[in-house]
Amino acid sequence: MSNSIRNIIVGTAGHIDHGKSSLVEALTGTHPDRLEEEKRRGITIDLGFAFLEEGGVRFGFVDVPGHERFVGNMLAGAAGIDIVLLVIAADESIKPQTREHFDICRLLGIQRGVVALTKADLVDREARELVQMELDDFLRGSFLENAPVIPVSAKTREGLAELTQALVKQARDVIGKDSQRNFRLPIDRAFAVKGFGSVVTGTLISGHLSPEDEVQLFPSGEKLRVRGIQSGGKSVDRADAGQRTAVNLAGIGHHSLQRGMALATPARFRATRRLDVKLRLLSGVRKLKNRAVVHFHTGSFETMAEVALFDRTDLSAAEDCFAQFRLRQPVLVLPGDPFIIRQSSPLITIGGGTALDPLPRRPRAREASRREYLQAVEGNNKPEILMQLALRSLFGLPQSEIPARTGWTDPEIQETILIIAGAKRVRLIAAEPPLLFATAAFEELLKKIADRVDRFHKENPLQPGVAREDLRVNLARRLRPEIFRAALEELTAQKKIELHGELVKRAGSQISLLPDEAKAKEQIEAAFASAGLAVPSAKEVLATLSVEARRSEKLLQLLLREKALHRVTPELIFHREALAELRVKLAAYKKAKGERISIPAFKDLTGITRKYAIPLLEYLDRERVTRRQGDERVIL
Ligand SMILES: Nc1nc2c(ncn2[C@@H]2O[C@H](COP(=O)(O)OP(=O)(O)O)[C@@H](O)[C@H]2O)c(=O)[nH]1
Ligand SMILES: [Mg+2]
Repeated sequence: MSNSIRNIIVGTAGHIDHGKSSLVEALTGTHPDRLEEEKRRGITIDLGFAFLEEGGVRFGFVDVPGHERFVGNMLAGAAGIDIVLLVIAADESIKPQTREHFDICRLLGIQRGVVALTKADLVDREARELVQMELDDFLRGSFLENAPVIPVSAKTREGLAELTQALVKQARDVIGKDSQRNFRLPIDRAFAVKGFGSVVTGTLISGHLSPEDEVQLFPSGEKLRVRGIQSGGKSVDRADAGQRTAVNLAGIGHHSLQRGMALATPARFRATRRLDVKLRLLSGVRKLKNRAVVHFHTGSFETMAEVALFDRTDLSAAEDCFAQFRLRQPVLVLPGDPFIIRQSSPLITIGGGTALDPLPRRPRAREASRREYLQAVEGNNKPEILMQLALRSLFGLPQSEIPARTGWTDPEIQETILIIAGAKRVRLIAAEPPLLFATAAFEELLKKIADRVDRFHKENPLQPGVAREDLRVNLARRLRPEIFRAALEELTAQKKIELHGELVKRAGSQISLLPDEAKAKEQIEAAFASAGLAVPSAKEVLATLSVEARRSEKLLQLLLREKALHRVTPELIFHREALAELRVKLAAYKKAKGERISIPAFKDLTGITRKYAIPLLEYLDRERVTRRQGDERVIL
């Protein structure tokens, strides 16, 4: 983007017939009313758009309807306004929609504006001064308190140059929208253009967009390709935040597109039906009761919603509190997005505020309090926000989850992770995607694992350790394997545990046998050692012992684990020495008589019956000592 040009959105506001549309036409040369009905009736029903380049600023004008019935349309256009052009007819002064539109601007957090005292040609100096006095009162204490108030006439063109200059001056001080952030465009119109297909328009509220980019449509989540872009009535290679933008989309019919949907950078965000907010009511409105149903507006989107007030039964005029909205329709909304609520009868704006958590969880006993999280978001304290997110993710926070919850860019995410990982408040755990895990929770997990391993040794003195997978599943079924692995590594590094293959044991732990167990173990081993290859069954051996079956079975397992004994088939167990001797004999046979050996020759060599010979040969095949070839074996 060329740095010299600023892209600024100017939105009109004010009562019907006060001259908003005429003023936009006088300033830009474009009459913003587009619809047939608007032209016929001479009133603005829906949003209108016009453009002006002046003093290094590219202005996009959004002209809104003043009629109270069309405040919904006004709200769709008000999203993304940088500068409000508050229009007040000099011959009528302040009227109901002057107030309502102005309230909306304040609730949306619009920071700058210019006041146009229109139809100046209709009144004398005295009347102008009277209106000016009323205005001073009206604007006192608001963001427009010190805004320029300029008498203008669309008819005589009085004041127009001065007004343009005032807009240029304001534009220089606007904190512009950020082209470097994630792309987002709330759709305010969708239609088909012959020969082009589907087109949507909207104010590009952040990021930038070029033809051939992939975008995601919300709430459906469909991924779409951008075929072309127009801004200010011209095809462009790139549109930047702060521009009115028309996007030609491939692969979708215009009937599947409508106001209230949004386009955004793909694969980062999620639409939601619930969101936690800071809500404030305007002064002079009725109390809002917990669970009341209101009209909810954010961006170009509108739906009915039920409000759940935090820790209170109602909210009075001019008060604020944290609240959760449950929306009838899903929407893409990110922390910091402003919203407006209106009541049903009479249909008036009663309040608004800022979205804080678009993917709220139901509170749990062990998670950090929701209030703390919302306060961190409100204060835009990034390390604290991420810390709280990690704390409340009991099974680890996948890094890929962060954009949908925060709206942050990748550099912001990386930077914030570095800060809190550097302060050792979270651990970064290698996984796909990487996981953030609160250090406190990790310490707790380490302690729990060490305790479990200790307990296992106490309860199973004849076993060398606990199987990894048993340990993990017993800790928490949903514990991610990556976190478990990191915990085992950490405990190993701290020399608290030792890992032996799939077994986890307490560092330095040894099996301690009782005297009768030690004796029985020796007897078992001796029985197999003396049997050579003509082994007895395990059952026979164990039956001769003085310890009871449960313990003797464990002792046998111990010998197998120590590899003193080998299980060749479920029934046949051999002593290590006997098998080693067999290998030596086979090697000698190969040297003396060649590499082939038949089953009878094998029986002769070993002096055992077929009952032992066949399983042993199969075992030797598996061990790649021999290979079967027809009825014979090849000694390898
Ligand atoms: N005399 C006079 N009439 C105006 C001026 N601006 C607008 N009007 C008239 O006021 C009426 C309403 O204007 P319009 O721009 O549609 O008002 P909007 O509803 O605020 O958009 C129209 O009949 C205009 O011709 C002006 O500066 N001087
Ligand atoms: Mg109008």
